[in-house]
Amino acid sequence: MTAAQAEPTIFERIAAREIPASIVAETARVIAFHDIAPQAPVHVVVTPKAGDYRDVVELAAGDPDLLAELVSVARDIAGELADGEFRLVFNTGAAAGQTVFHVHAHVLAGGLEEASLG
Ligand code: DGP
Repeated sequence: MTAAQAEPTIFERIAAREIPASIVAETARVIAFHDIAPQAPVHVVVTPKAGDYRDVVELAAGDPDLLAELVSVARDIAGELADGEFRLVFNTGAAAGQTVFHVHAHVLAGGLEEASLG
């Protein structure tokens, strides 16, 4: 939760086990769970447990080691749930589709050959 936020985000509440989720990986600082509205055969959200950063730009500037840990957890999940190859998406800002303002990566994997970005 940032100073500007009066309430914890949904992802902080998942990390605190206040809201159920299908958790697939966890470290001391990171938690990963299946997205509630999957956009690919494998669609996992990877996010810090603590809520200090709204988006990946803030996280990269403030705690690059934690960003690297998100990527490492994403790689492990793609290896466990798919063939190890994956797309990593950080929606950054409402106009880019971000709806939860607690930094998170979308790990998308499995059968993405036809899903180009263009
Ligand atoms: P974004 O649009 O990048 O902020 O991604 C937010 C994602 O979070 C979106 O794909 C749906 C997912 N989501 C929202 N609420 C919940 C929830 O309560 N549980 C789970 N598992 N996922 C959620």
